[in-house]
Order: sequence, then C-alpha cells, then structure tokens
Amino acid sequence: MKIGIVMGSSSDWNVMKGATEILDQFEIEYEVKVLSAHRTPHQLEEWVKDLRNRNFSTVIAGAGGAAHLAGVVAAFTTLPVIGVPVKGQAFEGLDSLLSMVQMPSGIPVAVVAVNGSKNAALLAVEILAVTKPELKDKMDLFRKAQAEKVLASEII
Ligand code: RP5
Repeated sequence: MKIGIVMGSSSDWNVMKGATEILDQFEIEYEVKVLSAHRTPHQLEEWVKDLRNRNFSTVIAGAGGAAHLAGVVAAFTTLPVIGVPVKGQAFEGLDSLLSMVQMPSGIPVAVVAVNGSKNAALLAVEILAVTKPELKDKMDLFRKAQAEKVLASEII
C-alpha cells in the first residue's frame, strides 16, 4: 500500500520532504502532489477520491496559513488523514496549527506539530504496521537505534 503526501504549495516542500525521508528509510512507496484546497479544489477532490481504489492507506497533508487542506482531504475520504501545519510568514505557524486542528466532529484529522512532517510519516508507518509484522519489526529497530543515540549523548 502507498502513502499519499499532498501539500498546498511547492513552498511547503522544504518541510514536507521530511516525510519522504522517513518513508524512504522504511522503504514504503508514496506519491507526492502539490494541490491546494483553495487554488485547485477540483483537482484536489479528483485526486483524493481515487486514492482508496489506488490502494493508498493514509494521506499526509501539509499546508500553511489558512491551512484547510488536510480538512478538505478528510472531507473527501475515509482513509486516515494526518495534517502537518507548515510554519508560514506569520504567527510562527500558530495560524496553520489552529486552522488544521479545529475540525468539526465527524471529520477527523490527526494533526502533528508545526513542521512535524517526520512524525506524520512515522504515524503513517505505524498505521501500516498494524497489519504488516515486518514493518512493526522495522519500527522497533528504529526506536531502538533512536534510544541508543540518546543514551550515547555526551554533553560534557
Ligand atoms: C498555503 O499557503 C500553502 O500550503 C503554503 O503553506 C502557503 C503559501 O503558499 P505560497 O503563496 O507560497 O504558494 O496554501
């Protein structure tokens, strides 16, 4: 199964490429699209509505400012949607976070931290790992390596 990664503008790529780095590490296939809830609503709808037929498991949606992208994606699919609020020019990304996280009851978006694209990808891997034991093993190794790195830290 694949992961969809969509962002509202090519200017979001610098943040969103963090998700692709994680998925590369876990050797998971993904598709990256630039589609905007405001600038290309019809093309966004068309892409999202076909994802389940195309064997996608999860969508990661990153946007900044009036960040309605993840919510609109969630409106068009019952696949899990993970939102990445991208820090824009104003308000330190708080505008993106609040516009993404305050979804109406019934249409969920799992929102990660501002610029948290790596955690979004890790969450997508964890969702896939529920039914794929080999991915669960890889995730365990990832956590182990991470813990060892922390324990090996020497400050002074
Ligand atoms: C949002 O507006 C995009 O997701 C981006 O974070 C922000 C600015 O877009 P550009 O003006 O750089 O294209 O829709």
